This record gives sequence, C-alpha cells and structure tokens, in this order.
Amino acid sequence: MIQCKTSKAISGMGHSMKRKEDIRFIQGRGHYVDDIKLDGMLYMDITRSPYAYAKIKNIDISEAMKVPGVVAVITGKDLEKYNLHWMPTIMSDTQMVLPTDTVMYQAQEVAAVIATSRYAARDGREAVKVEYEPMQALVDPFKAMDPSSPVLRTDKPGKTDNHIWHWEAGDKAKTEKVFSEAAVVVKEQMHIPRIHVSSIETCGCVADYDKINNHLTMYMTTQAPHVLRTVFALVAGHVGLTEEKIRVVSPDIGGGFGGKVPVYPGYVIAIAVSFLVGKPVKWIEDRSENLQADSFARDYHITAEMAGTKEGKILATRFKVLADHGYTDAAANPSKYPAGLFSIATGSYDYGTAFVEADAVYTNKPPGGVAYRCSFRVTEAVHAIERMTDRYALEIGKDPAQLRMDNFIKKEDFPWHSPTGWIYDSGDYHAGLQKAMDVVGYADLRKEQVEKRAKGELMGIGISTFTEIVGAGPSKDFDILGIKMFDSAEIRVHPTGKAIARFGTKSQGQGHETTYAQIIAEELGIPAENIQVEEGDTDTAPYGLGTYASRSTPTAGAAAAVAARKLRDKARKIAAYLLEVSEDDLEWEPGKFFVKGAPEKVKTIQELVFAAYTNFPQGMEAGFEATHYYDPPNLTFPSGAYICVVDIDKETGGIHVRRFVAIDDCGHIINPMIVQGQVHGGLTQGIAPAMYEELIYDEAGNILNGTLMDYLVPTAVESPKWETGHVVTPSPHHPIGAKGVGESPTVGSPPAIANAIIDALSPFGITHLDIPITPFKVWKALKEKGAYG
Ligand code: MCN
Ligand code: CUM
Repeated sequence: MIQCKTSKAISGMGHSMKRKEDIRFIQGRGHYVDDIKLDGMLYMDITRSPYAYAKIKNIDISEAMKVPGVVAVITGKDLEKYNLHWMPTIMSDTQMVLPTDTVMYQAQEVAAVIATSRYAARDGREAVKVEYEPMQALVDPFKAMDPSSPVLRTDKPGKTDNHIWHWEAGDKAKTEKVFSEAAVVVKEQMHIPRIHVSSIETCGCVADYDKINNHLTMYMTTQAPHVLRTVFALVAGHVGLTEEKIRVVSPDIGGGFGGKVPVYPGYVIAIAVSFLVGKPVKWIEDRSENLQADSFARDYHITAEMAGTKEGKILATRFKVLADHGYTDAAANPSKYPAGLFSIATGSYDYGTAFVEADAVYTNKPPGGVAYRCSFRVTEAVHAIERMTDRYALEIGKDPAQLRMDNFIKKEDFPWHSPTGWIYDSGDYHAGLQKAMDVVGYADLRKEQVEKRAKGELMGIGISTFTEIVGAGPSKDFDILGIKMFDSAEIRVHPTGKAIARFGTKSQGQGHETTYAQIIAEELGIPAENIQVEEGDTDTAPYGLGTYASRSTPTAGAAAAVAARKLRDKARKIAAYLLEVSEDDLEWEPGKFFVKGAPEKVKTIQELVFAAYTNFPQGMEAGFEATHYYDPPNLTFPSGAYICVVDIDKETGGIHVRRFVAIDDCGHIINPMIVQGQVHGGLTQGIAPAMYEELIYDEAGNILNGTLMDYLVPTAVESPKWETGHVVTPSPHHPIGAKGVGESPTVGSPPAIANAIIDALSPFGITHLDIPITPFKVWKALKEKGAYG
C-alpha cells in the first residue's frame, strides 16, 4: 500500500529505514542533560512544601548552611530583590519561581539548596526548616467556582473569585433550538482525569553563566528551545542577558510527551544562581518531584450532550467544560486558544450545529493541563464525542458502527467546515471504519456477544472513530505569546554531496534524525544515510517553535520538503548549464537530471552539488544551501478507526483487553516502522488513562499516589497485542501530503476502551463510567445495579 518512489539505497518516503539515532541509544551512548559535567559545576536541590495551601511564617536556612558542601540556600525573598520571584506563564498568567509568603500546592518549590555535590544538596534540602501556617485548601474545582469560596490568588489585585476565563465556540442559540426540538437527547457528566506523563528522563538543566563574556548557555530538557531562549531574554533582559547572549541547548531527550514544554521554576532558579555565583548549576528532578510537581495533563469535567433523531441522525452536540488548572494557568496552549483545540469535539460526524463552552478555575493543585500526547486538549474532545456517540446508539438501540457509518462526513465533502469553525482538510472515515471492522471481524464478534450474553458472560466491543487536529500554525491564528507558529528547515549540502540539515523542532524520541533525512532524500535523491539532522541548539538551528501537538511533520517536515525543492531548482539550472540544454528539456528522477529522450545525458545530484562549488554558471550564487520557514495554510486532520474487544470477569470486575485494532490515517507515511512505533507507544499511553492512571488528591490537597509505587503506569504486561493498519488520505495542502501522527493513538484509544467496557456492562443499565475504569469501579457499578443479586 505504501509506495516508495526511491530505491532502498536512497530511502526516501515510505521506507522503513532503521532509526539513525538508535545506534547511540541502544548502546547507552545517548547524551542527556544529566550527562553534562562542567568544571566547577554546583548542584541544586529543592525544598518543597508538604502542604497544599499554607502561609510561610519563616524559613530558617542556618542548619542547611552548616551541611558540608552547601554553598547557598535561595528563597523567594532572595529572588524578590531581583524581581525574579514571579515569572509569566505561556497563558499570560503569573507563576511563582519561589514563594515569598504563601504556598499554593503540595510539592511546590520553597527553597533551593546549592552545593558542591548532589548528595550535599539533598542533605541541605532536608535541613531547611520552614515554619508553615496551614490553610484550608480548595481542591474541588466546582467548590472553587462557588462565589462563597475564599479567593486563592490574593496576589492579584482586585480578584474577587477563582474563575480564570470563559471561552466558547459554535452557535449557542441555534444549538439550544435543535436540542429543544430533538426527539432524542442524551447527556452524561464525565471527568477526564488528571494524569501525568512519566517520561523515562525527568526534567532538568545545567545553567552555565559565563561572567567574563556575559553569556548564558542553558542545557535543558525542552521541547521548544528557541521559544525558551526568547522567554529567558524577555525575563532577564533587564539584567543585561539579551537574546544574543543566551544559547539554549536541548541535548538528547528521554521522552517529552508535552511535559517538557513549560518553563519550570527549577530552570529559572538555576539560571539565577548561576548568574549570581558565576558557576554552572545543575538541577535534575527526581522521579517523585516529576510526578508531583510538573505539568499535569487533562482534568476536564465535561457535561456532554447529544441530540438526534430516533432513527440515528446526529443533530447537535453541546459540551460544557470546567477545567481545573491548579493555582495558575500555565497550560501550554497557543495563546488564542485557552481551551486548546477542544472545539474539535464535534468529531467525524456531519451535523449542523454545536456549542462548546469552557470555564477555567484555580485550585490548590500544581499547574499544567496540556501534556501527555493531547494535541492541545483533543484527547478530552475525542473522549466526549466518542462516548456520546456510543451513548446515543445505546439509547436508540442502534449498532454503534452503523450509527457512525450513517453520520460520517463523506470523503467527497472535504474540505469540510465544522460547526465550531475548523476546516477539515481530508479524510475517508467510511474506509477507515470498514477496514477496522473487517480486520477485527465485527459481525462475528457481535454474534459471539449475543451468545455470551445469553450465558451471562460479559463481553464488550468499543469503537472510536476520531478526528485529530494537528500542525499549529497557521500563524494567522496560532501564536505563543505573540510568536507566530511556523517552523523551519535549513539544508546545507557539502561539495561531496553529503548534507547537514537543521530544524526548529526538537525530537524527544520521535525519530526526527531519520524521518527528516528521508524527506530530503525523497526530494533530492541524496541517500538519507548521508543527511545529518540536527535539532535543539539555538546557536545553529533556524528559529522554530518546537515539537509538540504532532506539529513537526506538518510544519518542519513541510519546510524540509520546500527547502529541498529550492535546491532541486538550483540543481536543474546547473544541470542545464552542464548538459548545454534548456531547463525544460530536463527530466528529474530521484537523484539525477537527464535530458528527455536521451537518458545517457545525465548528471547526478552529487555531480550537480559539486558543480555548485566548482563549476556553476556565471552570475549564479555559489554553494548549495536553502532555508525555509513554513507557515502551513491549515492544520492537518489525521483520523483513526479503533475497535477494542474486552472480556470482563463478572465476579471481580477484572478487565481483559482481548483485541485492539487501530487503523490510522496520517496521510502519506514517511517511515512506516517509525509510525508503527509511534502508534504502539501512543496506544499504550491510551490504555493508561482508560484503565490505570489518575493523580488523586485528598480534601487537604495531599497527593495520594505521588510515587510510581501507587501511580499505575502500564508496562508490556498490561499492553495487549496492538493490531495496526492504515488508510491513506493525503493532506491536500501539505507539500508531501503527510499529516501528524504522534498523538493520534493516545487521543483516539481511551474512548474505544471505555466504550467496550460500557458495552459489556450495558445489559445492567450502566451507561457511563469515568476513566480510569478499574476492576473495582466495574464491580461497584455492577453491585449498585444489582448484578450480584
Ligand atoms: N511520521 C511519519 N509519517 C507521517 C507522520 C509522522 O513517518 N505521516 C513520523 C515523523 O517523521 C516523526 C514521527 O512520525 O518521526 C512523529 O511525527 P509527528 O506526528 O509529526 O509528531 P512530532 O514529531 O511533532 O512529535 C510530537 C508528538 C507529541 S506532541 C507527543 S506528546 C509525543 C509523540 O510525538 N511525545 C513523544 N510521540 C513521542 N514519542 C516518543 N518516543 N517520545 C515522546 O516524548
Ligand atoms: Cu499535548 S502533549 Mo505533545 O503536544 O508535546
């Protein structure tokens, strides 16, 4: 199905080329931030709050300073002198770097201990004595919205409640009218739980300020090096650290998953300390700190409604969201989209009207919201629409696959204008679902289910046919703090025909060193093997917005193709000159130009590149380099049809995922093996929130599962055998017809699993369960419905 235009030796698009980066990774030779060791380097550790909400009465650093090796202890009061105790968030809110008087969540940074070794820093951290006056924490977001609740952000002058923002999309009046007249209305209250990425590498940095040259090199775990350089310059410009004096280097990253987009206080403290003491400072989080204090994901409370006919035509949807943002809005959204791209919640279905609204609220929890392969909240949107589609099918007694088939947007109706304002580029939803049904053997499974039900056995089949939205820009709509969302590629081909290419994005495990090389190989015919890809160093890479929201292929991948085409145009001119024909007489085949009708008159790309340095036409610029900053005309809309089959043990509530078929459509595929790896990983990160993961807080704001002993990350043992496949609908506006894929499986799979479990339980009148659906939750629901007599 996947067509390769290039030979294996060139390995352009469609080849399952082995990942170039794996040569170092599988030999343990990756170079991560904690591998960086600099002369005179100091180590930082952070004292954190045991309380979710408390006044700081006093911080006594005297004992900590006595610990051998401790050189300094920094508190909010120290930073206040430089006006560095607060920093802006991506959403134009404010976040404490270190508190001067109040802590707002458990595990918040309170003081930083700097020492000559990591051990001394840890001992010093334990010796910092903080006197707190605990206050009643506000943990429940609904309670926090209550006007009678105390105001948490007393630092904001004039703030009289805990409400952050209200946001809406779609047509409220029209939607209300359709709902009031519809024959069938279904409604569920759902919570998409607070979860946390558990990348193997935690966050950290080495801040290296060189006093003599007034220059900061910041080695750090960031998915967006250039944006952070700009943010640091905006924050520290007033002390003389201007943007040309800052170099951000993001070395190899051991998983990002959105958790490495935000600016964490630890980074800023490390910079401040290095600036003050003139020595490099390393800060590396431990596992529990990462889980307890870093950017969380999700935490959306959704009231979801669907209106339709008795026969099964969807007419309208309505979604009302309460978003628990923790104590500050530090969600890594594009600036104009406070609820991310949640308004894609109308899904893959053709109906006229929808209304989506969201309110965000402060609580005494850590900040975040956008992480964990979410495509800016598409995970929440897809869960809402796919759960409601099944809920509606159940209500009217129609097969959920058939209901979907009857409501899908048709492939000839693209570009399709959604009721909430998006223009879907392309898709073939019928083909995707049909393929998934064929692979899983849908009709036979339904027959088997009938037989099983007659015997009292619980078997369920769940479907999710989702539409994703990835690739931010276009820059007219998408920006981060005013920086427009494009991305970039710079290709430099050396005289011998080997190349280096640099990008504004930053791989965290996605395989960019391989796939970008393949894109360039496709366009120029230079073997991918001979194209070195570099990312993550702001001194060398062209400016870009970074890797998240599955945007690298839609933006920087496109930039690579366009830059390579500029070079091919130059190669054509040189070929015409060398072969003494007009450019129109030349034909291109990957890797060479030849004269039409005379294939023996040929110049290879390597010969043409060499000529660009040695023998080019008079007046032509020397060299073989091109740069492109790509601003996508639209987002790309990947899609998927997922079917999950579960068997449930009625006595224990134990859930066994028997089958999981995932048919994805990410347009043209660059590297099928890498895409399959992305899908496998993404599906595992979908089963995680569906069945295992949730960050739980008690009423006092204590995190109850703040270690990986209690927070259940699925392993290979819990993962079913994923059965994957593809439908290919190229993006019409992307230079190589590709769409992003990195997040699709995580976005699309949780509702397939939830739908399968609820399908199994539906004979007992169970219509909805919140994820994670655990055996206990199943058992409890069955018990409440009298399943045990
Ligand atoms: N690809 C392809 N053909 C396509 C689309 C993509 O071959 N049609 C390849 C790309 O070339 C790239 C990979 O698949 O090598 C993912 O591409 P893309 O979908 O563009 O996503 P990004 O590279 O922008 O990665 C971001 C995405 C996000 S937002 C999260 S979160 C996530 C994810 O990727 N974090 C990851 N996958 C991850 N995988 C690993 N190993 N580690 C993470 O931290
Ligand atoms: Cu929402 S996680 Mo990814 O966009 O880095």
